[in-house]
Amino acid sequence: MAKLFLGLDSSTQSLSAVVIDLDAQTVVYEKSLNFDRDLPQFKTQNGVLPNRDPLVKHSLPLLWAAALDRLFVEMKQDRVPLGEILAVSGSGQQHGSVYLNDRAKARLAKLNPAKSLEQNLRGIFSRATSPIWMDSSTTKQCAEIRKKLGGIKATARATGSDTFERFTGPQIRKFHQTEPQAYQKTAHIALVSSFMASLLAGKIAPIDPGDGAGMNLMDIRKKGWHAEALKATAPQLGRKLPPLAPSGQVIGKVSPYFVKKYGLNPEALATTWTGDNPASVLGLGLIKPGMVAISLGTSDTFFGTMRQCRTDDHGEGHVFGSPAGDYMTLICFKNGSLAREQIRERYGIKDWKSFGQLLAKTKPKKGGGILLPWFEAEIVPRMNQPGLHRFDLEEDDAAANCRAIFEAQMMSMRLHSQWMGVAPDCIYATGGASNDLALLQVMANVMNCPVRRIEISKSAALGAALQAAHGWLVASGKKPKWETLTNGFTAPIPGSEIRPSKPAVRVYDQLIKKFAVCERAALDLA
Ligand code: XUL
Repeated sequence: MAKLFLGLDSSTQSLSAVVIDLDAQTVVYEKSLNFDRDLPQFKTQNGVLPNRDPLVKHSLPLLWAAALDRLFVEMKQDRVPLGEILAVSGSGQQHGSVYLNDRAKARLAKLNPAKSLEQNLRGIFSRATSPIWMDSSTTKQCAEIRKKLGGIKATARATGSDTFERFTGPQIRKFHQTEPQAYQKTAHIALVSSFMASLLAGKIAPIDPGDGAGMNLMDIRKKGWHAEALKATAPQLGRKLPPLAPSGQVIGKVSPYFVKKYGLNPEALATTWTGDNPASVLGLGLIKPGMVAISLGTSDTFFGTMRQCRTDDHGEGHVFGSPAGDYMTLICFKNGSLAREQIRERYGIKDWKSFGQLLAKTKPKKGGGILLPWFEAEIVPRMNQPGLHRFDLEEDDAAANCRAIFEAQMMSMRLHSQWMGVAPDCIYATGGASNDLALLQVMANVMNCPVRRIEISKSAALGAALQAAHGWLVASGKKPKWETLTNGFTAPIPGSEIRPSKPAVRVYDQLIKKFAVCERAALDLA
């Protein structure tokens, strides 16, 4: 019988499923639900609830739960052999938090298959909405926690990152300060990943070191809760957090809810989930240290595997636990695909193909125009005043603006990733925009490094499916090797390598100096 594993990815805008056949080393099923389109009753825009304050970004845990039901309905309709799946794992958008009251545990243990998850879960939240990674409203709390932990360097060395607005610790502190009674009624705090794992397992699930590192609450070296960080954040926090456990570790059998309602095998295992970026490390096969990927998604991220834990003393980058056991580095840029989309719409460009064609009509230019596309408050560099800044760039020149936005995104990555001290011999490109060759040529030229495309549109969900397989093999007494597991699934597209062009590299080696000056000037203006 085929060995099937299910990986789910609960991201900002969608919930995706990937089913793999481990022995055949193939993906046998993929599906994505889009929150805005497929669950319009929750009224999200790009997966986020509208809010008058541009710094506040929340979503709804009930939406994520409803999406899980809906995805299982679709899998059943699509005749996915749910009864043959051996284990389920998953990944979630990082940092987002879910607040549960003291009814949650009992309710999760007795999910009623005659009702929907949404109906089952009503009344178990001590906070109806969840702050997510796009939220930038906790600058004050970041400063308070950072101060108590001894400054940027000390905070990064203790928890893997300086305090960041989207990180869960500062978000929890804000909740405790602004809604003390609701905080007090909170019995359990979950991440998006551990909340979704709790639904599948029918019990409060542990948090893994991949996602746990995105909270400013975990000791990055010991991979346990950091007592001082907990104290600096909010009272009685230790009691509200679940234990930490390795990514993909078996929690137990899947909840009978999914067995009775959708025909999952009663023996199928539910495992600990992880964050979407750590899962992508697996899904892209970035197992060896020094392997680097750029993911062009809602956020653009630059990440890779690292054997020894080395943190960024300047506090811009992060170190997370890797589900493969080592560490991963990550830098997250908030103005990713939505910023590119804004430019595309602003110039009335009908699709991404035309965007790429327009960009390809222009050439990298010495002393060329610079665009800082901070449509939203930016994470790196830290910038809380959204705004567009143009230097030597005509606003009505559509082609030049298409080039300038992507050049800026890539130059920013190059500039702000220097602390990692990694000179990759190749960058793996993934995410929606990685299909666009014109964009990838700019990437190769700015980074002065060949770029390979990996044809995995759902790298996080694939990583989650591999994590389910790993957890199942370990629980069966085996000692699986990550490299062997990922190899068959993650080969780059043959002939897809894009090499940097020497003259363009020379231009960008100069232009990046101008970019750094412009970025400084724009930051000083704010
Ligand atoms: C990473 C981050 C984002 C989210 C997107 O630190 O905030 O990449 O994980 O889902």
